[in-house]
Amino acid sequence: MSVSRIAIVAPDGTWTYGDLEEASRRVAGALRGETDDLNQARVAFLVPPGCRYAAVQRGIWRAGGVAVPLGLSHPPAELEYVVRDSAAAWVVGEAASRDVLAPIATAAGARFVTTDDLLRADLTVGPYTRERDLPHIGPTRRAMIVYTSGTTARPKGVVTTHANLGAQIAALVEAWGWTPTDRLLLVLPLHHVHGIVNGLGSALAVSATCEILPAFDAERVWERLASGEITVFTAVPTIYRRLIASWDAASPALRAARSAGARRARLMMSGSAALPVQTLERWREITGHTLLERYGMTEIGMALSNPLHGERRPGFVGTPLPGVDVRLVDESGAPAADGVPGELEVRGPGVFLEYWQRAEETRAALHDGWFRTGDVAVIERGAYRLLGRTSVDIIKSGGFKVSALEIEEALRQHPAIAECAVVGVGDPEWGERVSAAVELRPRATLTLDELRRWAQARLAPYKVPGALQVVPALPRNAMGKVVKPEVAALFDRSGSRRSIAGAEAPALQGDS
Ligand code: MCA
Ligand code: AMP
Repeated sequence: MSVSRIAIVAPDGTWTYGDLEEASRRVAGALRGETDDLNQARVAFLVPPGCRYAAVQRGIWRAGGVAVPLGLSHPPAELEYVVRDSAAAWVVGEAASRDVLAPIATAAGARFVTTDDLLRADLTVGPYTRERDLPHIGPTRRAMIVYTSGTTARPKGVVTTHANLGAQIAALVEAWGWTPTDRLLLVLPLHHVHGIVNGLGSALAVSATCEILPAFDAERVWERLASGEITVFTAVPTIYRRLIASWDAASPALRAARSAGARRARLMMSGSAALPVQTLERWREITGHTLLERYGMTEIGMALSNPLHGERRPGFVGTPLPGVDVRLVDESGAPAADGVPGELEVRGPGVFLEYWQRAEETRAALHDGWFRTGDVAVIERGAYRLLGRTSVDIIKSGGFKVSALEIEEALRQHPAIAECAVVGVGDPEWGERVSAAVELRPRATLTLDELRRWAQARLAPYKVPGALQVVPALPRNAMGKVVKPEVAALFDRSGSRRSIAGAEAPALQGDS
């Protein structure tokens, strides 16, 4: 790798690979301090996507620590949960977030340090950290904890080792043909795997250039695609929908320039949620690209992908990536018969190590090396098609996974709410919209605006309900259990089920 190659172009600067190497070495030296090795101590960090994010992430790794990325949009309550749950030793943040992060760090028994302090540490206090002073990092060590919502009330920390991350990235480099001449346009948040592994991690692994926007902005993305300089783009369906709307609203001359520039990219991908066939088709009309849809999960990285070369089938997520074993099993855990839907299980070197300090959940999710994804799929003419999930309590909104149980637990704290049920309701913009049905306490009232304002202080923005129904009584079965499909029907008067990739989803196990 040439140290003079451009690694990152971002709002906080343009750095070469040499710059990144030096900055991450300084971060490592400062975090390590007097100790030889952080020995897998957790370092939580809240740094906007950019050069400094990459320096902190890599600096944590080089010092022997475990990187715990925090969500930029998260309110203090969510940040504190992650800092506490991961038992972080350090919290790293920009000086501007000191007022939020320093008290959280103190309350959790961690030390707060600014990115500025880490980056200038060697320059001002020395001694200069040399490569040979840094610890050797073996592949089986823990590297990262990404928090993911699931079927437990609070998010779980997904622990991946250096070997896991290496395997996840190697599979993508091989399957998607990453090369040093690539230039990725990255617009995704960097507290989730899509941005961290498929985006930044893959680009840096091959010494390509990663161009980072501060946040998703349709006009700005089109400007960069129109330049014809971008070779790889990856996003969630909601983003493609917004880009299509922006293209439709542009003048004929601008449309032509945008389409011509985008055609020069070599690869455009979609994932994290089902890509509606109409979105795929419209994007093809506009840019000439048939989006490469793939399937993955925080616990495994990517598992299935449509081909780089060859037919990309709309509504399908393709075949297993290199080194990844995938199978479908029935409710008893036995392999499903040919052509019969089953739960997807995934095995391979990219599969995570454990849920952080949750031995029971880890045992329940992993058996004989196979990870139970909770997603239901079928194989048709040699490719996988996703049908839905085994749990109604997992919702995907704009590519973010959210747990109905977590939101219900938070909403039950609201003084006006006696009982509630949260469901995902099919939505053209978000894929699914977080929707809450509530029974109120006597004489209480509640509007959606009031509920959103209240919830915004407690939950990440994508977990805040976007729809509210106040009901005298939630629909329950004879056992008194809330019947979630009936709750969903309160929002979707047609009563139709959530659809995946434009098709009606069949009934799923546990869907009541
Ligand atoms: C923002 N809002 C949302 C969401 N995002 N509400 C529901 N769902 C969301 N996903 C809220 C905002 O807080 C705001 O609320 C209102 O919606 C409109 O905000 P806007 O500015 O228009 O949205 P945005 O900030 O531009 O965000 C839209 C987005 C974003 C760019 C699509 O949601 C996003 O970056 N999604 C990508 C998520 C992702 O990377 N997932 C990968 C997970 P208010 O109006 O009240 O202020 S990893 C994964 O899934 C696996 C491994 C995989 O397979 O990839
Ligand atoms: P997360 O837990 O945030 O990593 O999200 C992983 C989940 O996103 C998977 O379990 C799937 O339910 C969903 N997902 C990822 N890619 C796709 C896709 N291409 N189509 C449908 N769902 C997807």
